[in-house]
Amino acid sequence: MLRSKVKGQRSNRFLFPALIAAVPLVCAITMAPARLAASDPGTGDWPMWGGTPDRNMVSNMKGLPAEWDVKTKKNIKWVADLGSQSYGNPVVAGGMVFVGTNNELVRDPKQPGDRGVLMAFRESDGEFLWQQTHVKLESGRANDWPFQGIASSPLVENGRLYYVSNRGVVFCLDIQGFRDNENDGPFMDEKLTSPFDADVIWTFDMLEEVGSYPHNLSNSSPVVWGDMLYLSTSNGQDESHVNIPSPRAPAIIALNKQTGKLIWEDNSVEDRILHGQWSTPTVGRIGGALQVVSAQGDGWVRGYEAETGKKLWEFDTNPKDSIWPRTRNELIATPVIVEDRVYIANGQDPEHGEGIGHFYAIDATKRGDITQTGAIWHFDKIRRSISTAAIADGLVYIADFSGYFHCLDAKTGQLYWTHDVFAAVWGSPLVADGKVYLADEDGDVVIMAPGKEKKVLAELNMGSAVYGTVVPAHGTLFLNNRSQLFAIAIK
Ligand SMILES: [Ca+2]
Ligand SMILES: [Ca+2]
Repeated sequence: MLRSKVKGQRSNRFLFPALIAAVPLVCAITMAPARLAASDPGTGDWPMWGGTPDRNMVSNMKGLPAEWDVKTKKNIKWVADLGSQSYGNPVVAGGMVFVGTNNELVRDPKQPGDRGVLMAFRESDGEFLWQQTHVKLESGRANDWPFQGIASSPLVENGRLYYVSNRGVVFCLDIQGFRDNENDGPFMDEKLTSPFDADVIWTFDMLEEVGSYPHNLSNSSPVVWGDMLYLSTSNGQDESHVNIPSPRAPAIIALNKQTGKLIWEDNSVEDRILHGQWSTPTVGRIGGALQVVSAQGDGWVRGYEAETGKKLWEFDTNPKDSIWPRTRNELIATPVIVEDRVYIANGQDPEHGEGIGHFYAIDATKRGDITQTGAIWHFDKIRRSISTAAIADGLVYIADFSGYFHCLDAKTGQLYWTHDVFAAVWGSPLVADGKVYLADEDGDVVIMAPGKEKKVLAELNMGSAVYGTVVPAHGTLFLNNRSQLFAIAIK
């Protein structure tokens, strides 16, 4: 395949960050000699962006494939058709796979035209089960960019699915839809109630309820802890790229997951949003405190007491003398929590092309403005990045939008190796089963050996650009390219 090094911006219109988070999978492992410090609970599902609330995409799952071929179907368990652009990442739970896409594959003639679409497939064979579609916002591309579909990665827990539509509405759905012959409420006003339609339980409209003005697209991937559901609002600039129409809208909200009622909100960013707010929140216990960590539109990362929303700390990821948009960056990647530390890269909307970036390990036990006191280390050889780091066995794996894939020491930030994938990277690495998987915009998945020595195990092409991340569930890998969802397993 003909490939060229990315030197300008790539074709696609913009963003989707949310897609980019990471979490670990951890399976109960029985005989592995070196057990990864993975946080996945080991149930075999991958129920949210990153797999677990700390968003560290490291798994103890075994038996995952190291080779496949989409042309000959070697190790391809099944393929399902999506729309023409798919920026969300799949999640797997309850025997189903859920993924966001657009409506260019019109499955229902009663729901025509440009829409955001959430599709549900059977995990075992890829059969289409049901979908939920949303027409575009009347305000157009300022808030809901044409043909970008749904970019939120859903979260599934106890038979309920949570995601954010292209219209900035948080939805809670019944994963059985109407196949259980029951319309679950309180929401009972579904217009379409066939076995192929979604059963809504409650909704929360972030535009109506908290005044969010999403820049170009709403994309947050929910995270849950106890009864609380945490989301970023995507509030940002208008198309002038000068005005902030809703400077008083929160950057982050917490909802009661049972009722959809607002519990707390925070707007520390105010009118300092550089562009949009497309990062997605993370939850973990840090220094004894349960924290929600949120990367926000002014380039600062903030930690909150999860239950109350009380702000505990904030950290500026840009040098003080940096200037937007040349050297100052926004935050699109998802923060990752590992052992009292937060790891995150900054970067910009892919439409802005390449540039310098920054990656940090932050001590989140500190309080107040911790830009100085909380910086454990800073890696400044990274380019702009929208990728979420994976941290396993004392090593950090992080890719940047220029296509450089780095391995760093988690304690010191020392660089062990860099691999050039020769294409823009929108997705994030997954560490599992003695392999590190990373997909790129050329549609290639590179598989590296984990460790301080650089070793490429394989490079496999998916047939079209990949904006997502390889995720594991029950011994199978799931990955979407622009228009198809693949289940990949050793036959
Ligand atoms: Ca139902
Ligand atoms: Ca309902």
